[in-house]
Amino acid sequence: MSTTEKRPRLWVAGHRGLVGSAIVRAVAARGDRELLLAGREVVDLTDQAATRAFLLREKPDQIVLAAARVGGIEANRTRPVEFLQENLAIATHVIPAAREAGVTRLLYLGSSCIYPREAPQPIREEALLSGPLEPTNEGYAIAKIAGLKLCQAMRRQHGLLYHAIMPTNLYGPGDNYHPEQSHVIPGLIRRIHEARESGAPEVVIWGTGTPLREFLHAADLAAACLHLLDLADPPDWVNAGSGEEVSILDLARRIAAHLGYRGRLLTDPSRPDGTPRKALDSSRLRAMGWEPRIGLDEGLAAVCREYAGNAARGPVR
Ligand code: GFB
Repeated sequence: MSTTEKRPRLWVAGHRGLVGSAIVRAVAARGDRELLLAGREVVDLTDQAATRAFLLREKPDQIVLAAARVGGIEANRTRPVEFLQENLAIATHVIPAAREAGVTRLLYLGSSCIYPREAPQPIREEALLSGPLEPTNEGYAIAKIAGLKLCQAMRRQHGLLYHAIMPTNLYGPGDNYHPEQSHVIPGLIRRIHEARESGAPEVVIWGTGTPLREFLHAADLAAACLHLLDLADPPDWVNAGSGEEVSILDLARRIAAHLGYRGRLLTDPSRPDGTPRKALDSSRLRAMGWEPRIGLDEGLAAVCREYAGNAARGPVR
């Protein structure tokens, strides 16, 4: 970009979340876009009129739509109404208003749970809508499929470059460490750290410990998002995974090792496992020049250090 060329103004919707904050850091490091940030106190994306007014006023050139109600298996299972309704509202409020406001480029954040529970592994993009979804997160998945399809329809009908990325399970700095509502990595870090601090002889892992999950660091996803935004003709949606799969029990052992916990790890099969496996085939995105850089053990070591440091300064919310 020449020095006289104006930098595109990018609105990162959801900039305080795990994904949004990683994208903000990546954009700031590159310096090739002007950032527009607006938290819930500025615009509530579940309020259609407020969202439209915000976009018509601010008129960003580009949007990364990372704002969402997110949570782990227990949050999804017990609050399907909010997961479906709020995520559907965010997509149907932001995407059409973006068109009205003249936004030329929009990247929508989805999730690997959009694919059928029994999809052939590793899951290719073509598996979308080929079978029933995993029941524990059906509400979230339906909303994310609707968002993806709305982007695709905008592109088809109006010629706008609105497209999507479907990441595998994510982790990274600034995650949500709520004991019941969080995803597995922050949930286990919290429980295992607390067990080490209190000298508890054992920690219980939800489910059988046998499900396989693929984890991607949020910084690698942020790089993938910016990579896609720079492509002239990106696919309507594309998978983003690390290719590094582990069982939940193996994950717990690794976290215990990083935190220096030597107690026993027990499983609790009375709690749901969710989908047995959801490995993404990310060859399409890799063929376009992106690759993940942070290995699982390196990433886990960093988030365990971050959590332990924060906990040493006071109770983690
Ligand atoms: O991360 P997680 O909640 O997401 O759970 P999902 C992954 C696996 O870890 C499940 C097990 O088999 C859980 O039973 N697990 C073990 C735990 N201990 C814990 C714990 O302390 N906390 C949590 N949370 N899990 C989510 C979806 O599914 O994945 C969302 O609900 C979203 O919609 C996200 O798509 C990426 O992989 O099961």
